Amino acid sequence: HDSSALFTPSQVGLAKMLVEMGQAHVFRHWPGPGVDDGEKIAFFDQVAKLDSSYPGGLASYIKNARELLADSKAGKNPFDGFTPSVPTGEVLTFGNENFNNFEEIGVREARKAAFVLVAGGLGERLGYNGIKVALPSQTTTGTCFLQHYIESVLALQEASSKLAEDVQAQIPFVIMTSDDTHVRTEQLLESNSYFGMQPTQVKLLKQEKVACLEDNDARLALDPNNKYRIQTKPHGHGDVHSLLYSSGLLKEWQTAGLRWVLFFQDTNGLLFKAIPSALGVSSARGFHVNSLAVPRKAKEAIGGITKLTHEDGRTMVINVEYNQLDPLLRATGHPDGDANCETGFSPFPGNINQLILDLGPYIEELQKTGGAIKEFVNPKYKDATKTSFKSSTRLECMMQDYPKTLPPTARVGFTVMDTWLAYAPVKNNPEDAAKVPKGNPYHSATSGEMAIYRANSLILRKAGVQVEDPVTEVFNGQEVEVWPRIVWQPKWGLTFSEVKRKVRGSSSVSQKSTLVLNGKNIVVEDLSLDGALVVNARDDAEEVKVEGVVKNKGWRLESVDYKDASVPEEIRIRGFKINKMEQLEKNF
Ligand code: UGB
Repeated sequence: HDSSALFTPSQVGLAKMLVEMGQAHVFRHWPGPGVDDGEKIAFFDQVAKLDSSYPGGLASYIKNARELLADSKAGKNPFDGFTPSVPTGEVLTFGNENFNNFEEIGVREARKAAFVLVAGGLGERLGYNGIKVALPSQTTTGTCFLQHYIESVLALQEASSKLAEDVQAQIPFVIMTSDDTHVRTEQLLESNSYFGMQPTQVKLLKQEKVACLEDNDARLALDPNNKYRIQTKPHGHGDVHSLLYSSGLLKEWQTAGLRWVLFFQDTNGLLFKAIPSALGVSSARGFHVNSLAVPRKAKEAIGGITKLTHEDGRTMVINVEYNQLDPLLRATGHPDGDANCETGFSPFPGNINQLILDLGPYIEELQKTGGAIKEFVNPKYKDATKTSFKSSTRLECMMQDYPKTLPPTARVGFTVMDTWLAYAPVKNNPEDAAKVPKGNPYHSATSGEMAIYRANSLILRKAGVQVEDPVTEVFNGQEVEVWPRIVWQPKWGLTFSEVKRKVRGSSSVSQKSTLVLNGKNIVVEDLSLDGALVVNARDDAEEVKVEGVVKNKGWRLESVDYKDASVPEEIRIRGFKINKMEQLEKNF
């Protein structure tokens, strides 16, 4: 009862809603008027924010939570009635005619695309203190993930506009941040002049956390350190859909004639090698939803793309998260659960969480749902009675669950790529990576960097360069292939046909070599490299030919221990540093 008239009518409304939703306990400890008034108002500010940032408001959140918590307590299987099977999709092989055709279509379409990076996660598994997009994707040039992503979008933008003989497009670039990453992402962009992108092209959308729940009745949990605050936790990357919808950006893009929205994650240095062809597949096949996938090792911590067929005949092609695939298979007549088949891989393609959505059907769907995504809850119960939790829980959602609400007529497909070309995330800290079962990918800073060198080496090989075989080395307890450290800017070679155009004659690169191509008009022709060569060419430089014999001591990888605190964290999580002994550097 607000006799002091301290609160506004909307705050009183929120209080009533909380009481009606069985949350009176949040006020029980409140002293009478005149005590802690500032804290009480701050409490309502927080409640208002929680209310406005969830589709349907806080009351819906509590209602949904009660249902999901009851299902969880009853041990209800979210896949009840569904049988999993292996779906069929488009399988691409790098560099063949089919792949090259899709790449060309994709580049043409790119000027009608918008890119959305979900980067609200802190990466607890990696244990890195900074934001993940600021990490170097590789340490030969030190280019961070965000710079690499932006340069890739800019390169696509230019190539696409040129191919379509159109005015230079400006591809929109959205970054979803959270309270954990927002300020640092903004600072990274501002202190680097947006890595060459127009500041107006970049939009940051911040996701809010959701309220924590302390029991099966979905009673809101108060912050243990502040009884005037509701405890909150992240809701998951699925928030990206409601944020995009409520921002009005989707409508804006539609009016501007855009056709595609591409979603991607914070630390995959290979991704943009797969984007042109995958976008080509979306366009050629008319996919409303296209998920990128790679062959998956059983038990690997990536979801499996699965066809689910319900007893009533409904089917859908959807990601089944890695922790759910094994129990689902066991419950449906596969006693070995999530196991490799004769190919040495799981029969279910691995979801790399890169989605390409057709904007028109996407908007239509969001108009119905407001961007709400099917949620789940994962409480850690104290004991088998499932009556109390070890710590508070909350609802979560994933962006790849978007197709779950789509009608059966929706065209949902997927595209499988070679892993070496498309997927090398940086998620695991050195200790956990070293414990990954042999043969499964480490998903560490070490493997993420090595994968970039391998992919570039294999692409150059395919283009006709003799690239020497890798050697095996161990860094931070992980056995990795070390290929020559070949790095180029996206504008040098975004697609395979572009790389082929810029590689002529007969060239060779030895294993100990480093080759850095900064610039777009660089041609590698009859080069024999055994050492380090760095070529910097301005965009207005005429064609720069890199040729002849280059031999020097080069740049060497030297082991460092991840526990050695004298080495910067972004270096020691890799287990090596680069000793730049000798190089030839040329500027044009
Ligand atoms: N993210 C957010 O932006 N907000 C959040 O609240 C949470 C995350 P993780 P995980 O392809 O590699 C996903 O933590 O658990 C961002 C897929 O669900 O790396 O490994 C975050 O910043 C799984 O199916 O996700 O699992 C990051 O960019 C599998 O495909 C992204 O969301 C796997 O990724 C992913 O966050 C994969």
